[in-house]
Amino acid sequence: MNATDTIYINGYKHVSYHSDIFSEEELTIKSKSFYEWLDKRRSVRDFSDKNVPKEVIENLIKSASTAPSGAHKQPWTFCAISNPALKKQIRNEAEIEEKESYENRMSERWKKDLEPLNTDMHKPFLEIAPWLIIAFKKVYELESGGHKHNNYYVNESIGIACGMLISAIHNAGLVTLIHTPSPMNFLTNILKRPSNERAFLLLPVGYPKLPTYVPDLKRKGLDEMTVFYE
Ligand code: IYR
Repeated sequence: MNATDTIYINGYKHVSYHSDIFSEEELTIKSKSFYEWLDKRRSVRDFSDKNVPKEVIENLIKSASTAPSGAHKQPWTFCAISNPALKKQIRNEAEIEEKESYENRMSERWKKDLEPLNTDMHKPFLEIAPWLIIAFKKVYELESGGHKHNNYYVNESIGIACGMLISAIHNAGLVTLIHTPSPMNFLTNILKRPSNERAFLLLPVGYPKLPTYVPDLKRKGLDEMTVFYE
């Protein structure tokens, strides 16, 4: 490290930062191939029970935790579950909530919108996938002495982290889908999480069952979602 690698601003240490600089041609090629690779990601509901090593899950969670967050509070806890008894309990309780949702809470319009995705109240993937990752958002920090400090932009922060987690899962050749049993309070109880944490998303992680079929969905074109001001 040479003398200019570190400076102090308002008393806080700053380290020099370097990004890779590419030619415009390389930029175009790299951004296009990244898009084409991301575009191959699909939400998959049918999982193989093939094991995924714990170290892989650790790397996925570390990738998620590189996300930017409000005031760098990193307001998240990721619970990674491979314990079969816990997965069974989570499935049972999720299906109780899902049954109530599909039968009484969701509007007819909502259920009609979900028809192409072929979802229902049954969630076998919660037991079959080798791992469940549950992202909990930390609404506030619990300091010693019981003091509470609110975190900032918690939904934005954990939403970005979950997006990066999904990309990391795709990069590993594994699959996931977003499962949001509602309400999700039962997860706080089963996993004995503290009062400052709320379940945000549940992601089963594993290999797809083969053969796997996904709905033939089309993504919006650039002109349907972008406005340029040049
Ligand atoms: N949480 C339910 C219902 C559901 C809702 C939406 I919006 C989806 O995109 C998919 C499912 C379930 O997991 O089945």
